Amino acid sequence: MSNLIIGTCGHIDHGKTSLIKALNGFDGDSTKEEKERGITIDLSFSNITKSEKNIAFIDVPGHERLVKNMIAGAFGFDCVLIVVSAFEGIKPQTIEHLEILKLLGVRDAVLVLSKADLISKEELQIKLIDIEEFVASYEFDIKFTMGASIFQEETIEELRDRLFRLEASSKQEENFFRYYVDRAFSLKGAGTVVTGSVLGKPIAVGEKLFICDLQKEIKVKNLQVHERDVEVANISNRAAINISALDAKSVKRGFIISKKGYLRGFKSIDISFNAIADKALHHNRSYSIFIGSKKLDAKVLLFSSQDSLQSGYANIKSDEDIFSIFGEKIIIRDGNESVAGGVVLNPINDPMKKQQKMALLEALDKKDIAKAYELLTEVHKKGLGLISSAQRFALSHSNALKAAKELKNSFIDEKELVIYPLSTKELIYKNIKGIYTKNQYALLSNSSIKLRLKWASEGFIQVVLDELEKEGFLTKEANLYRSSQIKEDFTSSLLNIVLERLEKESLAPTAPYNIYDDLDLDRKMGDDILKSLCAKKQVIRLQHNIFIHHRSLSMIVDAMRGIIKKEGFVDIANLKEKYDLSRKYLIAYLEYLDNFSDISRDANKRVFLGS
Ligand SMILES: Nc1nc2c(ncn2[C@@H]2O[C@H](COP(=O)(O)OP(=O)(O)OP(=O)(O)O)[C@@H](O)[C@H]2O)c(=O)[nH]1
Ligand SMILES: [Mg+2]
Repeated sequence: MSNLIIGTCGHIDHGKTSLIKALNGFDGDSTKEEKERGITIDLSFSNITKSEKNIAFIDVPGHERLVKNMIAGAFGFDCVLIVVSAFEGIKPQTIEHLEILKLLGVRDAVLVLSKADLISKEELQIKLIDIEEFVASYEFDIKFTMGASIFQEETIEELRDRLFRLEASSKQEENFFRYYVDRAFSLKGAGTVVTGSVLGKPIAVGEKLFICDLQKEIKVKNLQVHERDVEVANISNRAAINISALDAKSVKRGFIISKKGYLRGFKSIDISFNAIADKALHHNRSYSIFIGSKKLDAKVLLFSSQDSLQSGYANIKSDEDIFSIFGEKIIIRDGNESVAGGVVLNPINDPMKKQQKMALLEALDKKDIAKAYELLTEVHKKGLGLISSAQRFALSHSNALKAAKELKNSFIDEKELVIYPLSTKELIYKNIKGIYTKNQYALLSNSSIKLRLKWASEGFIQVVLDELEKEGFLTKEANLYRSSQIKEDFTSSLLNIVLERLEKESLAPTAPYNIYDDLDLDRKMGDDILKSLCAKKQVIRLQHNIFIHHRSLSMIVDAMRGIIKKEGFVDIANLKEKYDLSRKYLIAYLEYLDNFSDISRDANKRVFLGS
């Protein structure tokens, strides 16, 4: 089944809703208020299907106060059905809608002069030419122009036929599923249902999705496309998703649903913009921003010393997180007036100097991804995740990797999909050298170095380790690196170092991982050392992370016995009076007493058996 989303546009009362009804029998003006006032207030959705072709209609209101609802539908159009009354001709909202569609990048159009029954055939011929010329000046690719009337069935039939002959959606398939909610409601017996247009990759029943605005994972319980159950919803499908475990009231129009891990939200994003003729954006002024089906209030900050600009770069600052992607179109309005259209250049807010930011925006504007990577890796010295490329540059992993590979001064970890500037190698080099200079007996593996340099990938660390080995600074044994300067086998001396340390720490021994970190000792190696000390009974393991020297343990056992003798029992309180240790240790020692057959436990007190 091929899919196409056709949305209407045009001035109030020019016959948009009537035309859809004539085409498919669907009455979009269904609410009481819409019926009473005789106008469309909110979006309505319907469709027609013929053989393997499905056309989804989005009908929008024409009222000047309801342009906000029109925009919430228009961002998803593949093609627009421009409805102009043959009787009235072009009117203000015809123009405003055309401007908005142009800014949103909707190119494909069909022009219908409605209410053709109200004028003569000759008049219609003249108007078709005039109005088409006017509409074409907005850079639409007009597929066909015709007159139609809901009272002339043959015109409706012709329109339907010609719509079915249009090509399917040419929306670029994005690299992940993306979907703006345009309605959310609860359905008896089913739970919460949301509707919207699929923008990216398909989704299927049973899949997990992520509501970005709520940072909440949900599951697709059921999927419908135009009231029919389906297993999969594809790009340009109008999909109703029945989601699990969420109250319909908590989901709003404008929320974005995606897959977890793809979209990050930022309160500030950067755009390029073009104002509508005669208008301009003003620096530091509040505007309404329309992005997808979302509307939010935000401040516009211009990247310019001028107070107002016709076109240029701007930063959008909001109190809400904006989950946008590179290239996404936005509409900027001031009250009820559309002012400008923008394109998201930088959906991810990186802290950078203004000059760096300008260079980045210029690169992004030119779609010079290699340059953008170069600038970004300089800011992300500790690694730029290639995963973010889907949001940053609207690129798939493989294309992101391809672009990154063209960079000269960078290291790419293909396994972890991270890219580093080559200068970072110096940083890793210095860090590792530092560890072995400070502690000549350090014995670390790649993964234990990674525990210290959390931001560095194992692949990049390995490059540096190989270099240090080649230079003769480090020697590799199994998977452990030791300083080449130390010739003796110091693994046995490490055993003593650990044992001595535990003896010194007596009743309050440090947890193993902290000891290993202090000694720059690989964790696995450290565990082996403790195991062998335990096997020789030089160290006793009381709990998973309390290892105590055997002499310290005998000493505390004797002391506890002494207390029982004197006071009749030992418990946390009287033990703490003598040994001011943390509860963790006190409890471990008291529990150890339970191993002795002459001692019994009475609630939290330990006493001698038979006393
Ligand atoms: N004579 C004539 N009247 C029509 C035709 N199509 C629609 N109308 C009338 O025009 C009026 C407005 O029609 P709608 O379809 O509600 O117009 P609309 O563009 O959807 O209006 P909004 O959604 O409020 O912007 C209604 O009274 C219709 O009956 C037509 O082909 N011929
Ligand atoms: Mg209508």
